[in-house]
Amino acid sequence: MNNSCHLLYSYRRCPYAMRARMALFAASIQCDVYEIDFKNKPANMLLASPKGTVPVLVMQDGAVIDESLDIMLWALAQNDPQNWLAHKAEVAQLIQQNDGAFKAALDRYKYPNRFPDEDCSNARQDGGAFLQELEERLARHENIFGKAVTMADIAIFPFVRQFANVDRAWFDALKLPYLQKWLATHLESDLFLAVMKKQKGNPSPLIL
Ligand SMILES: N[C@@H](CCC(=O)N[C@@H](CS)C(=O)NCC(=O)O)C(=O)O
Repeated sequence: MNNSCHLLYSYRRCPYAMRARMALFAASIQCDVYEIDFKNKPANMLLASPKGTVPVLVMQDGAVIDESLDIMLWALAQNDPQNWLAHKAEVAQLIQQNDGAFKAALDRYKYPNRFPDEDCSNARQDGGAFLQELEERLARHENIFGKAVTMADIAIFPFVRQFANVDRAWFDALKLPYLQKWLATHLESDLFLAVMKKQKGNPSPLIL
């Protein structure tokens, strides 16, 4: 562990934590990643951010950022070599749709038992409407806002990944070829593979 760098409390398979790790990695920000156990959250993490969600970035000077999008924006404000901050206003709007209605549909589709008072039978279809919107954009260009990757792609694909994985055969049979290709490309990217690597220690450096 490098004692002089930032510390990110994270969970490998959390889509919010994934997007934060990808932005920190892309911005080449040295930080250690602490993989948390949800059943035994570290006291220091809860001290820094009592709401208890990951990701939480605790900076060298003690400042705390505990929302994934704020971590991304902070990292990219330091260094944005691939111009992920392009189309900022429209990107923010689409991410809002993802984090709002699409995430709500995803949770109801994936974990209907968590919503005993709701009828979740339309959740997959509700989520599908957002997938269709992405498909229309991706039919025009490789990434959501053009040929180049923006923060929208990075912030959204971890959630589409989760939605796809609930029932992979169903997802693969959809007539959404551009979305399927986009998802596969991001899942195979060096960036994603780097931030998904299983850690050897805890914490361990994000960038070796
Ligand atoms: N709005 C937050 C949401 C983060 C979030 O909900 N993370 C989940 C894991 S994917 C979490 O930590 N949940 C707390 C828990 O399950 O105890 C962000 O963007 O960082």
